[in-house]
Amino acid sequence: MSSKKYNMWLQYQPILNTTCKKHYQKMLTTLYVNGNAPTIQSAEQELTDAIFTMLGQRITSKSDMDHATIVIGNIEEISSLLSNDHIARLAEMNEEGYLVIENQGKIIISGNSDAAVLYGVHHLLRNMQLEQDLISLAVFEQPKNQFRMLNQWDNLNGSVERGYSGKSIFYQNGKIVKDKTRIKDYARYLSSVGINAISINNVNVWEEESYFITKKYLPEIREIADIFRAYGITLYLSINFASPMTIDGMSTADPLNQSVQNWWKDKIAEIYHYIPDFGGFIVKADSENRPGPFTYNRDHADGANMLAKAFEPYGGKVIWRCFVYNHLQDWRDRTTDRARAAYDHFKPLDGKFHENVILQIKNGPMDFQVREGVSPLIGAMPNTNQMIEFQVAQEYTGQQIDLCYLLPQWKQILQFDTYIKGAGTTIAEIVAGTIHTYKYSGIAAVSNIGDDENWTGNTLAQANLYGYGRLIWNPDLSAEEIAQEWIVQTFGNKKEVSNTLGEMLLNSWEIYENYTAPLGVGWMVTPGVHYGPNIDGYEYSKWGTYHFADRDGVGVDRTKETGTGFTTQYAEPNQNLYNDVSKCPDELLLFFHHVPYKYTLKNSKTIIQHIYDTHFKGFEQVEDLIKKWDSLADLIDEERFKNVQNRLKQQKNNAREWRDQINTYFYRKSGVADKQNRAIY
Ligand code: GCW
Repeated sequence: MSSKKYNMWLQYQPILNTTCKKHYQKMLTTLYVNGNAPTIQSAEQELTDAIFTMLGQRITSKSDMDHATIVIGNIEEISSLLSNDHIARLAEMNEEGYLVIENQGKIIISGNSDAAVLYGVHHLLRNMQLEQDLISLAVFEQPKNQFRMLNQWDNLNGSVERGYSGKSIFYQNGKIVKDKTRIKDYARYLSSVGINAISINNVNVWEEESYFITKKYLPEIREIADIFRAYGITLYLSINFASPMTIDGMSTADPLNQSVQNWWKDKIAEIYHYIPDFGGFIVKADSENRPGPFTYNRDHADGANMLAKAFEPYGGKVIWRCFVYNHLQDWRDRTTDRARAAYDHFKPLDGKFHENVILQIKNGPMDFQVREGVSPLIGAMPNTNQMIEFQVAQEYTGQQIDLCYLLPQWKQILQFDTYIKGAGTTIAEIVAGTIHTYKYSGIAAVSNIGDDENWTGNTLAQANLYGYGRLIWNPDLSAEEIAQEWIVQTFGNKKEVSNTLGEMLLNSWEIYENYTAPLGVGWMVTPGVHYGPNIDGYEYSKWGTYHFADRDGVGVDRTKETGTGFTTQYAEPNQNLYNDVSKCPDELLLFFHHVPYKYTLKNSKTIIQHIYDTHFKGFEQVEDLIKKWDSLADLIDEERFKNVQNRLKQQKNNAREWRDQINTYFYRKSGVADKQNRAIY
């Protein structure tokens, strides 16, 4: 399969700018490759194919580097082409660091590992797609984060939990797919943005998927691991904590039970027999009905450490999710606060986890809402490896129907200063492991792809996948820079497209927020599917996701004096900032406080008027998105144009429904009229 929509940002379209093309054609004629590891082979293949489609010329292989115009490979052999300074700078970088140097017309790409060479090749190809000059190129790059991971929530029956782009590319009708071409292509795309780890099955591990760690499935999973390995990506599996019972009928899965421990030891040995560089497990335990150590009165450290110990001889990791909360809450009970749960469960366990355990913490204390505070657990455990979890899949942010470019949100989270070790203790630094010197740390995210020909349902949702990889490699890139890179590579170098689409992407998160749940309160979505408005849909449910709107006001009191005390989980001055209603930032006001409708925001509007204004505005902004997109009709191929146009139409219906239901709901509750007298039903 190869079409514009399929090729995402690796279009490698013929270069149109003639000066640029001539310059490239002259420079990129002959190639010398040093090394034959699978990743180096992938790099060579990528380079040769891309140059052919971009420049219309086949690059020829040279067996000696002096006569090649491009030299790629391991540093040892090609070091004679580099200066001492180049070599020293490369040596200072981490294992995935690379250099791309132009020296007297020759391009040299090398790195501290085979995967690094592949990243270097992608750097060059990105520059070419962006039509940049290659003369006197001197790039030294290394990733800021050690773990750059994606989690697939794919099930063996071919469905994808929270998938909005068709079915799984990994599984079909209860089997692993035979034709793995698509998996290979996915690996290519991921490596082009520096992803280096992937878990390939849903964290909710159902009955049959429990057997992935047995010989029934391991031979085929090995094939998938081989594919990813060739792109520098390590394979992980999600496991069922109760596997000894499910798979082998044991009577217990108690982590302190000797025979359970032995069972896991043997199991892990067996996995490494198939996949010698297997990454490890990702574990959702004692969370939303999944089994875990609580059943045996053990804690999460007991559970994680049992597995970690069995992994030690092989260098495997246990990625333990912290999405642990009471999902059987009674809405009448105001003392239980889901936002508190992760911190309350895990903070007391700091220092108890083995060094090959990494805690994976969702970015917010609730669940991937359009807006919520940053999880106070991140950084709060100096002696425990941590990584943050984002959701590229747009579960609560428009489900890849509505446009929602998530980079501005992730940027904001990464830039958040926790003050845990004084000013400058940002989330970005914490997860990069520079604050608490974690052994392992980084960033993971739920993927947004499926078997739709364009991978992501909405073509524009490709930008979130691309941007996720780019941002976690280099958190200093701006959301705008990333958007521009993606646009040019995806749709070609056309000013009008860059300007218009850039603006559409960058405003889309704010637009989505404008017409959905206001001021950080979250949810108000249709239960189960999580798309479209249902304001009280979760209000009397067991999930702990309430807004508490009554005739006087709305919002969740999480203060220490009168509320749940969640604010105390933050370090000062954040604690005070959020706890004090007069200081709390507008956009999070209803996340932290219950306030009257006539309460005045910092933007000088009352809550109720703000709700009306943003909801009318959000809808109008969607109409404007449609106009903007339509103005690009002649500049974008019909298939991709229609795909987005169609999604935007659906978005408009959605925004209209949200606008009217929210406005009507709050008008009926409060009895306060809109100052501008617009239509409220
Ligand atoms: O937000 C919830 C989703 C579930 C998901 C869970 C999790 C995989 O609605 O579908 O289950 O989060 O992160 O474990």
